[in-house]
Amino acid sequence: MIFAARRRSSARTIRLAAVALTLVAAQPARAQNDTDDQPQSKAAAYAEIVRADQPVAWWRFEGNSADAELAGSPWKAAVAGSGVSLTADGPRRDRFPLFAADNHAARFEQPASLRYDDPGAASLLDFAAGDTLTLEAWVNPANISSGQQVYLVGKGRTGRPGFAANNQNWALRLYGKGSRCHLSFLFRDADNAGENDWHRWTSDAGFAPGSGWHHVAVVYTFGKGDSLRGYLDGRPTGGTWDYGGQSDEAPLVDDDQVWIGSASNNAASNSLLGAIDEIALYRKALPAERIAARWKVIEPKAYVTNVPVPAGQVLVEVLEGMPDEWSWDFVPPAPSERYTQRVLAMVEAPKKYTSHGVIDDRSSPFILWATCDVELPPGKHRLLVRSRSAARLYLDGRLVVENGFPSPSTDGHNPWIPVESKISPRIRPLQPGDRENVAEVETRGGKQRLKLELFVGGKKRRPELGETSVSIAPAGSDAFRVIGFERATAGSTSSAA
Ligand SMILES: [Ca+2]
Ligand SMILES: [Ca+2]
Ligand SMILES: [Ca+2]
Repeated sequence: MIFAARRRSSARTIRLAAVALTLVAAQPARAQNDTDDQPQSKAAAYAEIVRADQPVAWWRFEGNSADAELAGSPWKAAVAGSGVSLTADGPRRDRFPLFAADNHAARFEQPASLRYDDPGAASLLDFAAGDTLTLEAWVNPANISSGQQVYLVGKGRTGRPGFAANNQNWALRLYGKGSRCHLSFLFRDADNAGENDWHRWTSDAGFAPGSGWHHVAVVYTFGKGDSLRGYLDGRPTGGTWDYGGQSDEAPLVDDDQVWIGSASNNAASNSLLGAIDEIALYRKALPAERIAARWKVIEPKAYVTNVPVPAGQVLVEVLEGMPDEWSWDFVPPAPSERYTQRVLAMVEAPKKYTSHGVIDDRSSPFILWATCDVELPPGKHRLLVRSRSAARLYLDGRLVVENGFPSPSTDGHNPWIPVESKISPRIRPLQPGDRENVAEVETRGGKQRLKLELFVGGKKRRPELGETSVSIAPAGSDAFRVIGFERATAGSTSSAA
């Protein structure tokens, strides 16, 4: 019986998929959401941009090598630490069209550094008062802790014997603030005595670790404290100086090494975990438009449900792979799976299987979209949404009820919440960990579309649904009934096209 039902439903799925394809084909071709205005024919258009700007030091991480260029000549790594993969995926053409399809990057799997010798006094790597630098890098950090200062590239402050402590000529770093990465520029002034001889700038703009590749850059003229310019993903960002503050003082200059990925003897708190590519150092200020030219990205198109919603059923779509943030601010990807069910309620999502039939983890977080067309009598109704994490209910595309994200606190000091519903004592109590909200809506009568968006898991929370439901009651009543369809039809599952 079940087998027969599945066969029936897969036939239906095929028919739905065919309809969807026809609809797609009938639509006029839409302009590609692509900031790149000329197709790239060359393998490494990005490298041509960098070369034209004449970097003094340049790290490309191609050919399974940490070797760099200094003033156009090969510059061998003095130390290429273990724990660094030199064949990791870099930013690539499918999303970043200036890059080659097989671009590689360095990925730091544990605290480690790639180290390069300074040729000596007054070298191209030494920046003194009056010297201008631009530092840039592509970075894809796996994670960052709040308060952490992670080195992308810096000169000095290595902890090596024979050099003054804190001898930071310059450094481009990421600073963990909240759960985001901000740009951090740091230098030590030549006094090198107290806390006030550190000069540190932090950007206002930030990005989430694990959200893919980002481009970061800073421009600074030493001796001119107001000259700092920061850029994230090609756009300027403001920022603030702290410690010794903005300063016209000269930096400390010596012959210590340039390190990538860490500082201070590979201190864990200073170590990058994640990937980095296309680091470049210039002895001039790159103008804003040159920085902007580096950020060409093909933004993914936002998915909208593109298959019919079957009459008398709830279509559920599973969306995976969004950033691990408690936020609705992401571009919805195409669903990894679709299935139908009878009610606008659920206690768990179906398991995911690999092609070998083994149970697989879904991404965390993932999103469920549950859509159905219902006949609501005209008039005023109460709509009640219960969910474990955040949820949004739309009626004909209009947001009508919303449950927010949980408190990020996991220390057990959350307020004690009795098992009861604040909506009504006469309905099933709200289960521990679940949240609920109700709203009164006026309906026009006839068929209307309800769409529930459910946020599941994320931030190391278990991907639980609690007792998720959408219920309706007449205005002024608490006679809530879960929305669904009475005549049972076999549920079906299918992979999304
Ligand atoms: Ca590369
Ligand atoms: Ca000073
Ligand atoms: Ca030097």
